[in-house]
Amino acid sequence: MLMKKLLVIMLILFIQFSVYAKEVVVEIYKKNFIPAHITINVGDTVIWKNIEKRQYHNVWFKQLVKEEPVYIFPNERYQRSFSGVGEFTYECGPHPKMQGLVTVIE
Ligand SMILES: [Cu+2]
Repeated sequence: MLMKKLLVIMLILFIQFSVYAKEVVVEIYKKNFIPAHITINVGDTVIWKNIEKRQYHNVWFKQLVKEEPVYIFPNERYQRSFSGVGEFTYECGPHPKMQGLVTVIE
């Protein structure tokens, strides 16, 4: 009986988590992050998809990560979730003029 109750509680928590934690897609095309500014909630995941024909890029949160991340080649993706509120700017390592911003709210 207790196991059953526990399972039900876990299921409810799982459903709630899946409802509230979103995935937001940012496309990388023609050396732009589209959209360049997104606002998400704590716990959400951002997925960057490189939809270029040939060009590789990366997503570098310099305030969070010291080393330059790996390149994302066409048809590849990179994802990151955000566990705290804040304004997180990022850029592309090979193309510093490519810039984006993730605003994380509660
Ligand atoms: Cu780039």
